[in-house]
Amino acid sequence: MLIEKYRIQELNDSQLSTHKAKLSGLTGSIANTASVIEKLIAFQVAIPSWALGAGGTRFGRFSIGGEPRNLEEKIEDVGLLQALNQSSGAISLHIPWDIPENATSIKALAAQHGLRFDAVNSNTFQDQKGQQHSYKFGSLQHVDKAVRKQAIEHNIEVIRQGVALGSESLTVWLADGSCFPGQLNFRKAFQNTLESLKEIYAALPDNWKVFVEYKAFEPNFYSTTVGDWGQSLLYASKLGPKAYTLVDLGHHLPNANIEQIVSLLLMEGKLGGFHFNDSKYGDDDLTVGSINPYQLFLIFQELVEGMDAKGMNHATDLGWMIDASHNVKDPLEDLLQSVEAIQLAYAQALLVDAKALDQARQENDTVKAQELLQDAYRTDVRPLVAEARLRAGGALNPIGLYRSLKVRENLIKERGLVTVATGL
Ligand code: PSV
Ligand code: MN
Ligand code: MN
Repeated sequence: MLIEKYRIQELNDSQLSTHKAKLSGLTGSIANTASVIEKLIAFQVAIPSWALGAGGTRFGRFSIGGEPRNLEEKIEDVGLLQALNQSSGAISLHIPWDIPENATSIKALAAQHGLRFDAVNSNTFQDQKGQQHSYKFGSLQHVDKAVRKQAIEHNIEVIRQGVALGSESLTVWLADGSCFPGQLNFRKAFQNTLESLKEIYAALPDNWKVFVEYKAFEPNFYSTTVGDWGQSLLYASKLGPKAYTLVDLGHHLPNANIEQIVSLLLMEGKLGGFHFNDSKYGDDDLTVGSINPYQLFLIFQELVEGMDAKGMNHATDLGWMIDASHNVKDPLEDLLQSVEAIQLAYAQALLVDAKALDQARQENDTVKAQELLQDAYRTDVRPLVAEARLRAGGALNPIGLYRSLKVRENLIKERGLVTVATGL
């Protein structure tokens, strides 16, 4: 299914006067709206290929129908999101859940939808059919060199596939760790992992980055070999300038101060990018901004401040990706909500008066500092985000248009009611 431009235009036209009225309220009171809108237009968030089907828990998965059955259809789905919001211009693949058999035609299809390939993800947390060695006791950390070699080769193959698609980064998330005290030697597990990562690092093309994603627990419940940002930063520092830490918002122990982690990684030049999602308990992978939007804003406030201090390009210097999927929503609507939540937090962060904040801090004026942040956070920036979409050729109200065009119903007609996308 394709969304034709005139359908977007029609709905936009019918909502235009209400939108403009809301927007002029904001432009009257905020000085930098023009630059906020420009920055929003440039800012693109990559969609994970594994979030396009209805997610699941270990207890069950409830298909909603019309889900993509192959990589081509996944690209088409991201193309639908991009047509609606003009802010989802990239897709992140997970290999071998995605098998780009013919890279040239896959690349061409993505280009037709205005999409590029963001980080490619390797998978050594599941055994694949026909695989010689099992990852039951880890992959890059494994005590057996042959298992490590197999996992290294898989990562190098993922880089090769990514190169063919025009991707420029590899995300490595390892389930490696242990479930019980005594099961492994922490130092040996770290050293093995580091040696393995060095071999993968050596296979990176010059313009590539590797993102080392950390996660506190799950599926291992006693130790995780890349368990927190400290461990990830150690690996990234020992590997070299092409290695960075990737922050998945759901991968921390409860109440972790993620914004502080982000700030320091950025200061060290070792923040690579994000997997955005939200959570109440653990790695819940809920819609971005659905539980704790203030935390998301605080993270963006650190990002804007830290990136500006270093003269970084907000849109291109970090990897912006979503990693969310669950059981009860239409995944495409869910992703539209996630992208919008990210844009809202970003826009609010762009409203913070950095100079005044700096001064309040200098004067130890805690109340003023909090007021400055919360003034920005409590500003309803939805008209700014909608205006950015409008100017970029997207829909003023993406979910409204998605529903009025009956996109899901059409996808079910095309693909059938019983569809199972590959992935978790
Ligand atoms: C692991 O929980 C993770 O966050 C990693 O990014 C994986 O690649 C992804 O989820 C897959 O579901
Ligand atoms: Mn992740
Ligand atoms: Mn996760």
